[in-house]
Amino acid sequence: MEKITKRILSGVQPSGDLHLGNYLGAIKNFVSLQKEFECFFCVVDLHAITVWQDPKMLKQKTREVIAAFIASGIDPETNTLFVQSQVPQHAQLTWIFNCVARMGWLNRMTQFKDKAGKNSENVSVGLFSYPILMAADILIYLATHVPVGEDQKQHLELTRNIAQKFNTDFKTDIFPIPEPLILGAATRVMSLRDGLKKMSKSDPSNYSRIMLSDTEDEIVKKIKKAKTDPLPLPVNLEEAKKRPEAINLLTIYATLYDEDLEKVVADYAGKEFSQFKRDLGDLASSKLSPISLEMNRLMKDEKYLDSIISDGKRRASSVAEPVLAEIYEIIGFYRD
Ligand code: AQP
Repeated sequence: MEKITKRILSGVQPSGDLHLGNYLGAIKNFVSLQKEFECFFCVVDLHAITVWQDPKMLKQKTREVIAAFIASGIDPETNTLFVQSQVPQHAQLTWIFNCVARMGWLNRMTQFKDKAGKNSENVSVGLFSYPILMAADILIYLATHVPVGEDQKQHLELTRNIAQKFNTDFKTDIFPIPEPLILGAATRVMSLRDGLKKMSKSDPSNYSRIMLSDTEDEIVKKIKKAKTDPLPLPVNLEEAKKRPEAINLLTIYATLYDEDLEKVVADYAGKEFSQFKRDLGDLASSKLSPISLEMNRLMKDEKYLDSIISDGKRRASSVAEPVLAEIYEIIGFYRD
């Protein structure tokens, strides 16, 4: 099999409304990575069902993620945009990896502990084994690089362990050991209501996140209401790092503006939050509203989105099928 050197796989769950964290921590980076890498971007619906998803909404949310990719500037011609459940090799390889990964490795995953909390006896088995499916997502395409937010670093480490163990157990070098790409300052965008909590789709407060579907007015209002401490803006980066709400807003500003964080901190040093929030509101709405408008336009064109998904399935399958066939061969499965 030909050696791949620059291939990326990443995914976004269709589990709710996409927010600024998904955009700055993932999608915006995908846009710049497409220039340098061969990219596979998928809507990870198999991951989404690790917690309950309303069947009436799932298809709509799936199309919405594809629309967000395209509206943000990912070219569907040069990149493969697809839906995970349409390529069964992800699930097939997951079973094999279930038999490679060790219980001890999974028991160490902190995201499971955070998500399951005190309810760990009652959550789905899928939520526990989710990182194994993620390993299969990446390795079925022999991806060499994976853009990850802070929260996914540990899962990528597990993927690397699985690839390494498979290669060693079966004396092969089929799997690359994928490298993490942690890009930009906003690897972890925090809630607008609590600078110590990740901005997430499942937070019950709408004011905790800016959604890609928010109007300009909503964006400005949410930023105006964002929690801050009573002091003026920090005078340097060191001070900013000790003030979670301040560093979060400053980081959002710097990332949206493609500016160095230290420079933004210096520009606003000692100023009042009211002025900074006005500037941030204007910046965020000017950057996000074209995406939101384009997403809305694309969402009305179901036929177009479905054609992208269908083309993505064809392209993704043409890579995944021969890789799985070779894995079956290596394992020694009977084949006719
Ligand atoms: N707050 C965030 N800051 C930076 N990056 C983030 N990502 C998510 N939240 C933030 C990144 O977005 C990509 C897609 O995420 P996902 O859809 O797979 O799910 P998630 O990480 O579980 O996102 P949520 O919104 O936090 O969902 P819930 O509330 O369901 O848990 C990933 O690359 C992720 O790192």
